[in-house]
Amino acid sequence: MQGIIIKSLSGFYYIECQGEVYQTRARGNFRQKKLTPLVGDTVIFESTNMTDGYLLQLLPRKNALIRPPVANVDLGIVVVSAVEPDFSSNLLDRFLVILEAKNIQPLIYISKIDLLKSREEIKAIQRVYQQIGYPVCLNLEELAEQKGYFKNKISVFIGQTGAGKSTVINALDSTLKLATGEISKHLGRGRHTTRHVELHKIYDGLIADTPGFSSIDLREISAAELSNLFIELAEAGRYCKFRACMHTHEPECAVKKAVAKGEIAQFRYDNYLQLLGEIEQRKPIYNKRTERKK
Ligand SMILES: Nc1nc2c(ncn2[C@@H]2O[C@H](COP(=O)(O)OP(=O)(O)OP(=O)(O)O)[C@@H](O)[C@H]2O)c(=O)[nH]1
Ligand SMILES: [Mg+2]
Ligand SMILES: [Zn+2]
Repeated sequence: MQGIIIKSLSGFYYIECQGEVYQTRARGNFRQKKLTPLVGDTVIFESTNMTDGYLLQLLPRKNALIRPPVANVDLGIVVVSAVEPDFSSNLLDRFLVILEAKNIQPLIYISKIDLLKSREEIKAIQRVYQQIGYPVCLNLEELAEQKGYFKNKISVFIGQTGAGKSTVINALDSTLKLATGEISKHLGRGRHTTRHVELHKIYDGLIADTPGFSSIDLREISAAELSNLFIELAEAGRYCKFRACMHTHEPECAVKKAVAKGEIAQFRYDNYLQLLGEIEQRKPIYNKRTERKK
């Protein structure tokens, strides 16, 4: 049989197949290949009843995120809060870079705007990202308007802990009742409310709630690749004098010109420079290996 892993918990893989969910354990040669089955994986499994099946084979993936661990993601909804914690374009851009690198279509959801005194600033931010080409929703109604995006896709909600991912998903499907911030405090658990990735059937697609995280791993991204992941920089960069222009110190840089003219938002360019600095400063991984050989 063939199905999709919708949950992985305590050594069990829960596989959805034609409306039923089968509980299985892994028993395949992907273990030798050091492949870990992920939520979102399409798999071959066998099962004579609902609780004692075997996961036998992973079918090829189109992509996989490491944090959160999900495979075959089509759409990534980045949830960032306007307040509590305060809006950070830097954090948002890190998430966008990760999604662009994996060829995952981004959608931005800014939560908690009901707590803002004035919405002017957040509206200006919305316009910047919309102009780049990203849909930006400031409330549930606007998200519901994007319903069509979810159809027949695997979608993943990502974002900092406490941003409101589980709250939004609960609002999309009132039968879910996922735990959210306040409930977890009540039970005296840790800082993260959501502890595992799980796919839910919503809007004719599969939607994953994921645990929040605050540090974002850019290890897989090279400096040369980064400018392509800020998509409006990549667009303007086609007209730079040098083909390998990094848009920092080079003469006749079309990106810097576009920033000066206000065609590219200064904060996006600043975030680009900051991430570039971080990537350039990290030690190449191969250095460690050569050192060990000596
Ligand atoms: N006022 C307001 N509060 C919100 C909104 N969205 C979420 N919250 C609150 O923010 C807190 C955290 O929400 P969660 O949905 O648990 O956040 P999360 O992103 O799922 O967090 P983790 O599971 O830890 O990653 C809860 O107390 C929510 O009630 C919003 O739009 N407005
Ligand atoms: Mg949550
Ligand atoms: Zn340039």
